[in-house]
Amino acid sequence: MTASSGLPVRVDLLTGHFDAINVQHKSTCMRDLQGVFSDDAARKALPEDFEVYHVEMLASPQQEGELHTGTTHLMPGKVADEFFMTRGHFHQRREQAEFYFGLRGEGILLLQPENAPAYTEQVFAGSVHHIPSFTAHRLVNTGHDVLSALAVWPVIAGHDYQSLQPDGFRIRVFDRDGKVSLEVAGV
Ligand code: PAN
Ligand code: ZN
Repeated sequence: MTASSGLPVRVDLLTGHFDAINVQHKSTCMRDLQGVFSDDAARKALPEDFEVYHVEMLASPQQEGELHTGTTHLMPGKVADEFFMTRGHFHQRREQAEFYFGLRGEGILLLQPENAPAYTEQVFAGSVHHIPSFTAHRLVNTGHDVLSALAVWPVIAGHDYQSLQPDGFRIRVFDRDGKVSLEVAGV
């Protein structure tokens, strides 16, 4: 693979870090995750500038037909008993799919189709995940180390964070006495 600059790009498949010029970084901190965890008072009690996850992305041409490539690094930890997770989203263009590749750590990918029950997939080094069209997706870190996953998705997909409100994902993931517990939200 070559960057648009023509320089070679390398990805460390043990970490997902890119060795390239023009790598963009987006950080998501505790303060950005209002309303995401079931116990928002517990979230507010944690340091607001704690970085829960960050995404590093290669520069992609912003035109139809092109693809984004990015790695998400999700820290281990919990808000009360609920494992750290990404905000999660549908694609603005609902028909656009995505691939995730687990690189390190242990976690769960929550998948929430628009008109079907939510389901989950285990994420681990070497796991491969097809996120179908019309399906919201969220990573959850259930392990003790950083969870990193490489993703590839169309630049036209866009992110829709609003449509999951107010109900959110219908599965939540908790630590119950040291065991990972998948629980149906709102029950
Ligand atoms: C990923 C996500 C990344 C961060 O690159 O954007 O894991 O999650 P949120 O966007 O939900 O905060 C992806 O799915 N892109 O489409
Ligand atoms: Zn996505």
